[in-house]
Amino acid sequence: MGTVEPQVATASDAQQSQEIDGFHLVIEALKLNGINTIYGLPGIPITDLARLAQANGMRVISFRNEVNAGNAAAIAGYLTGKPGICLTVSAPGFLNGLVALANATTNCWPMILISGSSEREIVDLQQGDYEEMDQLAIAKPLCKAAFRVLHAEDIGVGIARAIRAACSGRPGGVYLDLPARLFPQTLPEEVGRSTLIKVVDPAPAQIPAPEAVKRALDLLKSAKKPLIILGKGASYARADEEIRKLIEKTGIPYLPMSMAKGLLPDVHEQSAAAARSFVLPNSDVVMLIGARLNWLLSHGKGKTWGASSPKEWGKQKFIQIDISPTEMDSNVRIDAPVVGDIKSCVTELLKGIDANWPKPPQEWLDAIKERKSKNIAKMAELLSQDPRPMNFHSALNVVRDIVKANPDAIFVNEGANALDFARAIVDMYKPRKRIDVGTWGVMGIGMGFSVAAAVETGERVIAVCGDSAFGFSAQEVETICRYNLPVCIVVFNNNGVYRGTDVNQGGGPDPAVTAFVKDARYEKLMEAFGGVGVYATTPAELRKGMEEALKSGKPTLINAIIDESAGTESGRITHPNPPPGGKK
Ligand code: FYN
Ligand code: ADP
Repeated sequence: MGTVEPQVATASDAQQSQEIDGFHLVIEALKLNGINTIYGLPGIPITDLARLAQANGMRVISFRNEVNAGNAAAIAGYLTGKPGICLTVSAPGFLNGLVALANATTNCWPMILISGSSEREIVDLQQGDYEEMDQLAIAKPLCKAAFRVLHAEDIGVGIARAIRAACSGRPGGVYLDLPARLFPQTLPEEVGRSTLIKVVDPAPAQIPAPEAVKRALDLLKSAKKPLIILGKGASYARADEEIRKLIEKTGIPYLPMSMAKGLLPDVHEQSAAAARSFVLPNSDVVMLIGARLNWLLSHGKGKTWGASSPKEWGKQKFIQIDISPTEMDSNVRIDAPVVGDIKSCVTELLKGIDANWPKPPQEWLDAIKERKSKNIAKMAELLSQDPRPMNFHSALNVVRDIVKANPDAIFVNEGANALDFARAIVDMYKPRKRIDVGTWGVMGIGMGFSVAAAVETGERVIAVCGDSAFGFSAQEVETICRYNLPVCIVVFNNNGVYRGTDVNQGGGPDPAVTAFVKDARYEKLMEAFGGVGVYATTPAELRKGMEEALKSGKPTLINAIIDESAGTESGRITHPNPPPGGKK
């Protein structure tokens, strides 16, 4: 046990009597499993847990709102492959953390939300305890697993089960309920330590069945217009080399989903990202690697896939590599399911791909190349313009250059237009460098993700956020300054949600529901806490601000002023706001 601050009475008491208490058992159980960072917000009843964790050598990052701590833990899970830990108080703090836990589960990221809770007996009889809430019951439907530990001797098992549930199979969020009364419980030191479990192989390899591999290879070989889609499951799987070999050996064009950008460099000649709306409807065999056929892929049917009527659904034949067997056929027929972990699956597939593997027909490759060239030329034209005020393209042209010059930096991206334009304009060069709104398209991940990205990777962080999205987690600018993290936030300020030109349709004195204070000085928020604020109205000012931020590593917020009429309603999202009048 490490040295403990004298003001922590429980700890020193326990030490003197050669006993170990619940606080230390939780900390030791986490550390034993290589978990050394906690994202959280102290308060009753977990303040001493946070203090003692820090005293015992863990990194404890304290936030200003639990939802941001939760988002940090969730993305830490994605970035490291180990469960990210979020620590909260009971009831309201727990509920804030739960938002992020549900989001982690939806995105298949390993995370453990640990919340303190009130007296079980009083909660169960609903007698009105301080922050009374049956947290376990509330968490259960929103995460992969939920556990409560009542006795100090069960802490080791509780944490082991939480780690296994978070990491194994399809990763996800786990809730761990620790009632206040657990922490002061003591056990003889030796007994207590003997109950702790170091989890062996928390995410075991899952080898695909040989016949599934053969079925997939046969189908892929028969394709005339093959396509591979890489999702964030592929990035998470850390099978970078195997995936690169699969793509290069087969010569098949690939489409990266947003967070799979950079798994292979976006400038790779087989990338079909710039021909998205051409390759999806025109492909005949599609191999999905760690990507679900959810709304982001139009459920594998409809206009996007050239299959408007139900008769045409399944026009493409699908091969799907996924660790979750029940993902198969969830939207359209999966002709060749390959169930297993991506690294093992791709390794097995590679065994059947030799130098004689037939390259995709040249006609298909040429057609993609032609569409790509057209789109890239169109994009180059837009990027070359230099309007005043800046628009999304002229500002992102700068960001694109800076990311290219700093390929190790983590790129955080949220917003509507700020997200959609950046996805297409900003190339990524390395795996797991782009983190964004994910499966739910959720706003407010920006600062939580930025903090965790800096803490977990030690790299510079560039966060491009729409002004609306930024507002959800803006209070964490203080956290970024407090921990002196190398985060460069760029707020794309167009005075509102989507854009800043809306007017109150009722004609009253209130602003329109999507409009913000005009010309808000977001950079002063950063200055308030000792960081660097930059007001940028031109690409040159934006470039200078970003270059200096990346060079110095100082917390920086650049308020990039964008034409308030530049944004479109909902961005390019496939689920735009439904318009009034009953029309779709
Ligand atoms: C892509 N493109 C390019 C390039 N990369 N052109 C030139 N150069 C490069 N490098 C083209 C691509 O072919 C598309 O054109 C277009 O740019 C956009 O590409 P993208 O981003 O891949 O595709 P799209 O259609 O914008 O996005 C698909 C989607 C999106 C499913 C990811 O619709 C979506 O729903 N995203 C999630 C958004 C979200 O969560 N928002 C939160 C909103 S919150 P075409 O091929 O011509 O189509 C509140 O509002
Ligand atoms: P995207 O949004 O990028 O399309 P999704 O989140 O929809 O990606 O899909 C990720 C998929 O990857 C999930 O279905 C998940 O089960 C799967 N997955 C995650 N990790 C692994 C892994 N190691 N091996 C196999 N599949 C995985």
